[in-house]
Amino acid sequence: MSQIPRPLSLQSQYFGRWCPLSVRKQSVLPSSRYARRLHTSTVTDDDIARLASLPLHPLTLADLVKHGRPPLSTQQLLSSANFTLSILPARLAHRIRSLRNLPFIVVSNPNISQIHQNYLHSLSTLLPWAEKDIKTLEDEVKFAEVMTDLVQTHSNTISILARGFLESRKYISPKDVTRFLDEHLRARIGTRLIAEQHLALHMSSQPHYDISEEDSSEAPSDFIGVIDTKLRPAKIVQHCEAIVSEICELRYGVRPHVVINGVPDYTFAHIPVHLEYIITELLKNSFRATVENGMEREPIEVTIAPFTQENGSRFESQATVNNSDQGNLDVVSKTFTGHSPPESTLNVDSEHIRPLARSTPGVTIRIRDRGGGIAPENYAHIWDYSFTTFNEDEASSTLGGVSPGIEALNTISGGGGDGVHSLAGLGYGLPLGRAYAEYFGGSIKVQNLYGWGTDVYLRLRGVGKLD
Ligand code: ADP
Ligand code: K
Ligand code: MG
Repeated sequence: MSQIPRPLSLQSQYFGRWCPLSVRKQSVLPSSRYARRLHTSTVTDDDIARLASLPLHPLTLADLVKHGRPPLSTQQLLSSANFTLSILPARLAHRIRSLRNLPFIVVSNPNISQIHQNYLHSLSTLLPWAEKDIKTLEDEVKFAEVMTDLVQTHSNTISILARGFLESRKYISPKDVTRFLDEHLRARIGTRLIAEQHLALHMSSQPHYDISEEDSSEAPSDFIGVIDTKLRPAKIVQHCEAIVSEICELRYGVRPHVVINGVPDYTFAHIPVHLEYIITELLKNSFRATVENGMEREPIEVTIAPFTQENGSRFESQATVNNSDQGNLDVVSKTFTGHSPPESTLNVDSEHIRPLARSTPGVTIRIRDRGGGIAPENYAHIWDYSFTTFNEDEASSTLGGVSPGIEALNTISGGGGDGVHSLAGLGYGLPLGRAYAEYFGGSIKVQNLYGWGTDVYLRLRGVGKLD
């Protein structure tokens, strides 16, 4: 990590008043190459209290496409920037408050405090913008640099948090860790998405934006920012299979093969990096179980099963956007609310689904392996962050060995999939995969046939009709 000086204002504020000595000594710095030239403002406790008391904007998929299809006009790009700016400071402040509510000894851990510091840094880069409108393209370019810095600063969060909570496990129960991480990582998905969406719209609106850099099989017009309106799940499965096969072969010397059936040509509108994260994690689990069960000659079967109707729906409302300028953009989306679900462990900062009323088309992807299933004593814990049956030495080396190359990979993938080089060990695959699936109203369900194998049902709803 490069040693970029922290803004002085933050250093004195944060290190002087709030942090324990052990943390004051270390220098943990945002790695972005933009950090040096960004304007920053001192973040005071009052700023955090004020911003954290604001309600969270209920983010919808409609929000992500409401600025139109790229290339955007200047007006549309500025409106996307201002919308992004209107949402992010409160979100960051909510995260900072939630980190500060952890037991003091936990937040004093160098890794956890690095995350806290990353949030303070990002908030300090946003505050100079907070009171003004982004009115010119020149300002928009600077704001895009702030967004790049935000995305890069938080790109390696998962492995840092995992290490921090592993080192703090004497001081906080697994249940409390899962409660914190479920809320924190779900919020992070949304924050990243908002920043990356604006960045993607910014990029595709640049005059020199090079169409030839796009995957030639996918015309750029299929994308609205980070949303691929013609996403083909089978293609993502093949892509992830190639990655997981390599890791598996390195680890075990063998690789099971994947058979895709159902409707491989099916396409829908979704966010490719989210799907990549989930499928990679599910395939890693299936590959590992299959090999460890000595069944590598048996294929892992992936079935692509589209659905058009919600069966036995518990979903009851929807948001629809019509944008006649953009060819009747009809977006069915999930809405997030700022209040907590009655029986949930999540608190007021949580993002959760306000269910949908009308059925939204989507797809169920079943991943079926002959990996022997999950032992009954483990089954109750598979959704806990950091629960793993992977060999412990290897689990800690998974954390120890996050190389700069992997960090770069995470930045590119954008999904928060640190530890991608290892087949297992963090124990974050299932719970974080489920957080991604649920973010836009999907789900992951595990059907366990102990002694034989596992079926995982990943259900994803499309964004809706976008053209
Ligand atoms: P990790 O893979 O890092 O252990 P996960 O959250 O992905 O963490 O999975 C948690 C545990 O659930 C695994 O360690 C394994 O014991 C069990 N598991 C998950 N998927 C499967 C599968 N397809 N077959 C057998 N066991 C599985
Ligand atoms: K787990
Ligand atoms: Mg896993």
